[in-house]
Amino acid sequence: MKSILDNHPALAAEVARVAEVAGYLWQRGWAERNGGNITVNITHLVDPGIAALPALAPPRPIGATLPHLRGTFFYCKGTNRRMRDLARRPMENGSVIRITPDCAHYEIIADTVVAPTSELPSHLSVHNYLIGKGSTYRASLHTHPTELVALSHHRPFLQPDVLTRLLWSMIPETKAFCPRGLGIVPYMLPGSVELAEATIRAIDEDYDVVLWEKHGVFAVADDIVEAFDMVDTLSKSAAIYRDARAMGFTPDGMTEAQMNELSRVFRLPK
Ligand code: 2HA
Ligand code: ZN
Repeated sequence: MKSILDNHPALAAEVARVAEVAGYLWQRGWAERNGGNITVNITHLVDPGIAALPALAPPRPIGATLPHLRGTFFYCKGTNRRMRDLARRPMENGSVIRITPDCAHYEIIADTVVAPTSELPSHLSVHNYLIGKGSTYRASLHTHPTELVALSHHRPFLQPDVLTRLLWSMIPETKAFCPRGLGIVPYMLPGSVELAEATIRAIDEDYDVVLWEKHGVFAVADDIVEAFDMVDTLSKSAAIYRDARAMGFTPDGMTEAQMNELSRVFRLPK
């Protein structure tokens, strides 16, 4: 079948990165069935040929009006599609959408009519926020990392930055590569506008990764590989914590002095 990727190598490379990450999500056990979503702002890769592509189906409502999305294009995982399938066939399990001029609808323009992710309101609201802020971030990732979701089932861990400090202290890399920590969003209905708004508030507090209580994480970054790497790094810390507890002790964690030294030497923001 003909694909938009055939004559757009830069877009093909971007979609290949999404497919690579989708494979990691499945291998990690973070993407059972259709779990998780990925959207990537691809507007910078759109040439006049792509911009002129006809809509494959009538416009559909986003569920919100998002003024900064005027003229933007996204690659989105399809709703009800599996990450493990997207890894092998990204254009059969995801699609390219264009936001309509009213900024309240989208149209699918390639390759086929694969309806985008159920978390589209969250994803597009976050992209709208990022563009409005002048951020360079173009990728957003929602996934179900087992250890991090498990930690969210313990009320004391849902207080601000309790998990940030715990996870940072498990291994130096976590603060170095996830220097803004882990934001917390209390449980809300998946796919709801409320969840989208709470996620944006947390990102606005300067978190790149947000834990959705008893559900998963939402991460934003320049590209999808970086978003994955932050979640992977936090999950590594969570696994160290779990393994220490399973070995029968509570891990000491790096000391305050060791954390401060790390921040100073690596010039970390917090
Ligand atoms: O798309 O993970 O939260 C499946 C989900 C919804
Ligand atoms: Zn989910």
